[in-house]
Amino acid sequence: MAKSKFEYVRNFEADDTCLRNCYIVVRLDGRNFHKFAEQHKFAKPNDDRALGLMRKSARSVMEELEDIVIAYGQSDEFSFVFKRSSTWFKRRASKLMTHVASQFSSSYVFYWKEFFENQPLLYPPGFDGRVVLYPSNRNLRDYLSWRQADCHINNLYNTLFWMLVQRKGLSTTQAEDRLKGTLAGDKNEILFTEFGINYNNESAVHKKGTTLIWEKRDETIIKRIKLPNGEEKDMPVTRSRRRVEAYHCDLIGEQFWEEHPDILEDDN
Ligand code: DGT
Ligand code: MG
Ligand code: MG
Ligand code: MG
Ligand code: MG
Repeated sequence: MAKSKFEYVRNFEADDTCLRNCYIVVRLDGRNFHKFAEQHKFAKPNDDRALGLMRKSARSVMEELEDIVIAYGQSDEFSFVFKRSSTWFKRRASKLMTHVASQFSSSYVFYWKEFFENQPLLYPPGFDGRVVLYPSNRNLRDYLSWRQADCHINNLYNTLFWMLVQRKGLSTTQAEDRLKGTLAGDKNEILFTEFGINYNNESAVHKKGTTLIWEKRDETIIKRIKLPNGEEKDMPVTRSRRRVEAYHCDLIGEQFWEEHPDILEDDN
């Protein structure tokens, strides 16, 4: 086939193939969500409509794109983990990242009304994306643990911060000063003694974030079946279906990984 003299410009494209055998993580983060949350009157510190919309958009990413084995989200961010052996889009980082970011962003806008019935979307939100490769199961687990630890640290801080502001009437500067230098134990103590709140009893979605994984579930439907004698009969038929399930559980310890041994591939 004849090539045009312009064809050579193709060679200017950079090769961004992700290293083989590595998990490919795409992390998205809402652009300037400090402002977005203010303008759309997000509840403080956690808005369940916003978290529900993030979860729904992440579910759409998992269902529409191939090879994502686990996703983890909190606040305005979501991480998507492609299986190590994925060959989707020849492992090209820019393709994977932009597909995740655009599918997520369009879903966020598409499903907005389902979660924010009385709050119009005032302008189009955006999400940045990055790609990080992890060569071992330990590294990948540590990555997810890092994001979950971040969720915990921020949520403990924010829960107490907004209690001091909303219940005690402190200014935001006074609340910041009050919290300066406090450790996790101190914050738990203040929450308990001054507000009667046992942090352990706070909601799991806020403390632990959201984990999405694929699970097989047996599903029984009633099917009309033709018998040899020509009669028809309603019969239950069970088939196994894969669907995305959401968890708000600990990812740092062993239990989750022992209960879901199919998420990670062997290290060799
Ligand atoms: P960036 O990511 O550098 O473009 O800037 P931001 O402003 O998105 O900063 P980031 O991602 O570090 O922090 C997330 C912001 O989103 C933070 O200011 C709090 C806000 N946000 C996220 N979820 C909620 C929520 O449920 N309620 C409220 N009130 N704010 C939230
Ligand atoms: Mg930031
Ligand atoms: Mg952000
Ligand atoms: Mg963020
Ligand atoms: Mg095309």
